[in-house]
Amino acid sequence: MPTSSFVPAPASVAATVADTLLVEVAWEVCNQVGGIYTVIRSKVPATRQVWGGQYCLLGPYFPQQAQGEFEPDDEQLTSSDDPFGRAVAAMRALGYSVQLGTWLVTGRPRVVLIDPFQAYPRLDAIKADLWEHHGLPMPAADDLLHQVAAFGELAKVFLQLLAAETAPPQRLIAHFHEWMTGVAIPALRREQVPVHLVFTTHATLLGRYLAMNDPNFYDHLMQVDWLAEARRFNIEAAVTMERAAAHGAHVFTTVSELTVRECIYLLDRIPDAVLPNGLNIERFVALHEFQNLHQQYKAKIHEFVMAHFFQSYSFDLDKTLYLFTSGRYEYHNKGFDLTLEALARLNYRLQQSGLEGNVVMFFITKRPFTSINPQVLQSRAVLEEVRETCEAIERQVGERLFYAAAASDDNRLPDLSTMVDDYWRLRYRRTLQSWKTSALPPVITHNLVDDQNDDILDFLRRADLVNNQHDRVKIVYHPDFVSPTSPLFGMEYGQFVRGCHLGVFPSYYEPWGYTPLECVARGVPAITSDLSGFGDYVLQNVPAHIEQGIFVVHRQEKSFDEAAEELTDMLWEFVQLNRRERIMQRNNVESSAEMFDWKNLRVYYDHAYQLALERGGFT
Ligand code: U2F
Ligand code: UDP
Ligand code: G6P
Repeated sequence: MPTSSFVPAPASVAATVADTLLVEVAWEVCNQVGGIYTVIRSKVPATRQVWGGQYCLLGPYFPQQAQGEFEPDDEQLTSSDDPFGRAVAAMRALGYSVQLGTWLVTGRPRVVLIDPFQAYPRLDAIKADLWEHHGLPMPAADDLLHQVAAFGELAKVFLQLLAAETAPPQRLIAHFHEWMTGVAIPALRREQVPVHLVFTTHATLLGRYLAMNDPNFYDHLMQVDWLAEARRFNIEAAVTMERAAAHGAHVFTTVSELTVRECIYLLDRIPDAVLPNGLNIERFVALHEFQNLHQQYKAKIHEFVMAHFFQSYSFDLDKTLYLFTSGRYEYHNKGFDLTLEALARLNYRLQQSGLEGNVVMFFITKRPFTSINPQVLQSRAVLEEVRETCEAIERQVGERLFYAAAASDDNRLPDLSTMVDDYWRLRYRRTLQSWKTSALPPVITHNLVDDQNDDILDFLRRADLVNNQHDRVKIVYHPDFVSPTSPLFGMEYGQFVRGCHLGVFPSYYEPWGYTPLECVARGVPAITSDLSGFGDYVLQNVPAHIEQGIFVVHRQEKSFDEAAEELTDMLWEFVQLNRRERIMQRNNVESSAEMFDWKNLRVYYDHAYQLALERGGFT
C-alpha cells in the first residue's frame, strides 16, 4: 500500500494564488446528495481565506434544491473587475441561462449555477461528440447521465469564456469533483482550453459496486477486469467517464490512501496526491460549553427513550448510554453487519456480568418507508399528555402549598396528596393506564416498504435482540435521517450526535467517512475502521488516537469474527467507564479535533494546485 510518499511538501501558497483564478466544480454545490457536499461546503472558509475573490464554485442549477441555499446577485455582473461576472455576462449574451450569486453557507462564496436541461435540445449532438471523440458510450434513456453530459458541455462553455477573460499572466485552475462534473475534462483538453485541470475522485464507482457485492473485494481488487465488471453492473458509461476524467486531468487526486489502490487497479492511473477531508472546526471559548450541550441534547434523547420504552417497562436513564451509527443504507459497506454482531455479543456479556446500566443503540439511516409507526407516534403523544398532567398537578399543589404554608400555625408539611383535585387524580390515572402496555417496544420506528427483506430487521429477529425487558442492549432503528421536523426526535442531526455517548462506524468500504470525524468535532468519541479512509489516516498520523477517543477496528486481513470480537471489546471497555472518565474522554476528543480543521488540511489542496500550474504548460 502506498504510504507517506503522498504527503506533500509545504506549498508556497502565495506563489500559487498570485494571478490565478480557482473554480471548484461539483455536482453537490447548493445540492446536497452525500459526503461531497460536506467536503466543499465545510472547506469554503479555509479556501476563501487564501483565494478571496479569486475563488468561485460551479455546479448544476436545480431550483428546488438551490432554494434556501442560493442567493442571486447580478450586481457582480456590472463590476468590470470581476472575471467571473464577465464570463457569466458573456455566456448570457450567447443566449444561455446562467445563475450568479452567493452560496448561503459559512464563508459565503460566489457561485455560478447552470441549468443542465437547457442543453437538452442539443443532447444528441453532445452525446455523439462524447462517443466520437472520447469513446464515451451514452445509453439512450438514463436521466442522470443525460444531465451529466449536458452539464459537462455547459461547464466547458463557461470555462472557455472565463479563460478568454483571463489575460496572461493570469492563470485559471478548474478543480472537478467526481465523474459527474469530470466529464467536461476530455473536451477541455481536446479543445486546448488554457485551464489547469485537477480531478478528484471520492470513491471509484466500480469499487463501490464491487465492495457491495464481493465479500473478498480487497483480495480480488488486483485481478478485476474493469470493463467486464462495469458491464456486469450496467455502469459502463459512468465508469468510462470516470476513467476519462482521471486520465485527462493534469493532476489526479483522491481522498485517502485506501482509495489510491482502487484508482490504480480500477482506473489505471496512480493518483498524484491524496487530499484528506477536513471540517470547519468551530470551538467554544470555554471547554464546559460543549459538555453542557451534551447534557442538554441528551435530555432530548431521554424524552424520546421514555416515550419509546417506558410504555412497556422502565430503566434508569442516568445509567443509560446512547450509542449510534448513521449513514446511507449500505448494510455491509457501512459495517452495520459487524456492529449488530458486536451488539449481540455485548448484550450477552452485560447480562452475564454484574454491571449496572443499559445501552440504547440507534441506527440512523435511510430506507423506503410508508409512515412512522402509529404506535410509536401515539406513545410519544400520550407521554406529552402525561407531562402536561404532571405540570398541572405541580401548579395546583404549588399554589395550595404556598397558601397553606403562609396560613399554617405549625411547621409541619401538610399531606400534599390532599391538595390535588379529583379531576387531576383521575386524569393522571387514566392517562397512565391508556399508555402502559405489555407489548415490547418496537425495534423500528417506521413501517418499511419491504419489512420482510431488511437485513437489519432480519439480524435482530434471528438474534432475538428485540428489546426484551432482560436485554441490556436496546435497539432503535430509525430508517430516516434525523431532522428538526421529525416528530420523533425534533432535533438537528448535529444535536443528536452531541447528545449521544459514542458513534460506531466500523465500515468495510469507506473512501473517507465523515460520520466519525463529525463526532470528534463535537467532542463525542467514535469508532472507525482501518478500511475507512479516516481510520487509516488516524492510524498513520495520530499515534495517541486511543487516548483521544478515536478507536480503530482492524478489519484488514481479519475475519468477520475477529473484527466483531475486537469491536465487542471496545464497546465493553466503553460501557465500563464511569461518568467522570467519560467527561474526561470527551474533553480529549474535542481537543484533538483541531488537527482535522481545513486550516491544517488545506495544504494538500494547495500542493495539488501548485502541481497543476506546473503541469498545465499554457504560459
Ligand atoms: C464519498 O461519498 P459520496 O458522497 O461520494 O457518496 P454517496 O453518498 O454515495 O453519493 C455520491 C455518489 O453517488 C452518485 C455518484 C457519487 O459518487 O456516483 N450520485 C448519483 O448517482 N446521483 C447523483 O445525483 C449524485 C451522485 C465517500 F464514499 C465517503 O467515504 C467520503 O467521505 C465522501 C467525501 O469524500 O465521498
Ligand atoms: N448525515 C446527515 N443526517 C443524518 C445522518 C447523516 O446529514 O441523519 C450526514 C452526515 O452528517 C455526513 C453524511 O451524511 O456528512 C455522510 O457522509 P459520509 O462521508 O460518512 O458517507 P457518504 O454518504 O459520503 O458515503
Ligand atoms: C456533561 C455535563 C455534566 C454531566 C455530564 C454527563 O459533562 O457538563 O454536567 O454530568 O455531561 O455525562 P454522561 O457521559 O454521563 O452523559
